[in-house]
Amino acid sequence: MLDAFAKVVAQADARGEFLSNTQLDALANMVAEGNKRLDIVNKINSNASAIITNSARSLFAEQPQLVQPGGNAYTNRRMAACLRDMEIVLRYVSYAMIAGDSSVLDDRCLNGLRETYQALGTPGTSVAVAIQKMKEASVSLANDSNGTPIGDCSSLTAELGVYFDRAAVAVV
Ligand code: PEB
Repeated sequence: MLDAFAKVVAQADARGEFLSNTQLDALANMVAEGNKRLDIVNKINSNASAIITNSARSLFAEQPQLVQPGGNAYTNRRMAACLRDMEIVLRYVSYAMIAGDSSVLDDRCLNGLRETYQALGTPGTSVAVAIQKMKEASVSLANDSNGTPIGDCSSLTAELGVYFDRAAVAVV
C-alpha cells in the first residue's frame, strides 16, 4: 500500500541509489498538479452515491436479466451486495487517485476479486460494465469545471481512467 512518493523511494532503495532526476521531475509535476488532484477526488467523494446508483441503473437497463428471478442482483440482499461492491471499487479508485499510485487499489481491493466472483457465480463481465460506467461518470465529473476555468486536467483524468480500467480488467 504505497503512494507515489513511497513507491519511488522503494524503487530507489532497491537499487541503493538516490532518487533519479526523472523520479524527482515526476514528483514535482505531481505536486504542481496537486490541487487539481484534490479537486477531482473531492468531486468523486461528494458525488459517490449518484455515480454508483446511476451506473447501477444503467447496467440493469442494459442487462435486465440481472434483476429478474434467478439473476445475480435479484432479491434485495443481492442488490445491496452489488451496490456495496460498486461503492468499494469507487472508494479504492479514489484512494489510488489521491495517492497517485494503484498499489492500494491492487492490494486491498482487486487482489483475488476475480476468484471471489467466480466462486460466488457473480458475472465478472457485468461487474466490469458497472465499473466502466462509474469511470465514464467520474471522468466526466472531473472534466466538468462548472464554468470555472481550472486548467488542463487531461493527464489526471487519463490517470483516473487507468485506475478504473485496472479494476474492470481484474474482475473478468
Ligand atoms: C467482493 N462481493 C460479494 C462477496 C464479496 C464481494 C467478498 C461475498 C460476501 C458478501 O456477500 O458480502 N467484498 C467485495 C469487494 C471487496 C470485499 C469488492 C473488496 C475489498 O471485501 N451482482 C450483480 C452485479 C454485481 C453483483 C453484476 C455490479 O448482479 C455483485 C454488482 N457481489 C455481488 C452480489 C453478491 C456479491 C457478493 C450480487 C452476492 C452474491 C450472492 O450471495 O449470491
